Amino acid sequence: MRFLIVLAVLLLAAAGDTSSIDIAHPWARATPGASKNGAMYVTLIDRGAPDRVTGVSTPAAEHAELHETIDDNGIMKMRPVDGIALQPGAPVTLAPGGKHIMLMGLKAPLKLGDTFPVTFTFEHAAPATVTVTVEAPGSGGMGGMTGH
Ligand SMILES: [Cu+2]
Repeated sequence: MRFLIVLAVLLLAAAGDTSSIDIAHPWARATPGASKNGAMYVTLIDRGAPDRVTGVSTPAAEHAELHETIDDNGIMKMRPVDGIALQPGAPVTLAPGGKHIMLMGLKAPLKLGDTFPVTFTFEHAAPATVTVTVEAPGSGGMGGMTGH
């Protein structure tokens, strides 16, 4: 019996190890007027094993998609991607002009100072919900760094 308890504790500890992805500075841009789409950004820091973001959802929008921005012969376009790879020691920053999370079918405009929950799902780590804060429309700028 004692052995089983020890085993259970070890299994829980092992499961915990794979969930060590920090979701830092989740923020969204305020949306102009009655815009139905918005974008949000975040820095993902993998502190465990290699993993992958497989999806995002939020009650603030009908759909949330992972997008990347590509330079198509000088024209910046964005397209959906089916995941974002995460490697330990290599934080991934989603920022304006690069990878982002597209919020489609917003239920209300995103106003400065608003907050809403977003749930990330991963290939290995347990789903994680964080609170996103809405910042000014110009925050971050093209390819903007959020600082260290
Ligand atoms: Cu997009």
